[in-house]
Amino acid sequence: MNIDLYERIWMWAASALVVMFLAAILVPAAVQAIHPPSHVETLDPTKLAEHPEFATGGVNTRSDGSVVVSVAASMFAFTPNPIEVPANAPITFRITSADVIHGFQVVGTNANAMAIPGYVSQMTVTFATPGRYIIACHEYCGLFHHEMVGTLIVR
Ligand SMILES: [Cu+2]
Repeated sequence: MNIDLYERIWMWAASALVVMFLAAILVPAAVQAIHPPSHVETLDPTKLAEHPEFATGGVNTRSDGSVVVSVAASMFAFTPNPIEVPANAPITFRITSADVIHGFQVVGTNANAMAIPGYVSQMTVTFATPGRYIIACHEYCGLFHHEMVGTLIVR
């Protein structure tokens, strides 16, 4: 079969791109264990009200100055709300859902995770700029999804 030289060059270039893109996904996943911030820890979403961490939710400061925020999302609110955290400190969000899949996005930052019933999503973010941030549910979760908004206060 005769393939034109330019056609052959483009075929190799396209193949090289595919290999590069796959490597960009697979190498960090295998070498650095980078993965989406969920499906690591499980819990029973029907017993969230009795869960020692998520029943009350809240902001806990560790002795090293880092902060852990436990958030339970449910139709159509985040608990706790508002969330108050310090600036320039590593904030670890631990997020779960009591009912359906919700989203947890701190608008204007790179803090973004899914709130999935039965799983704990965890991410660590540092906010450099004090202010009020909107927490938006970015996953359609029901009739009042558009009203599912929280507030993050960085002081
Ligand atoms: Cu929603």
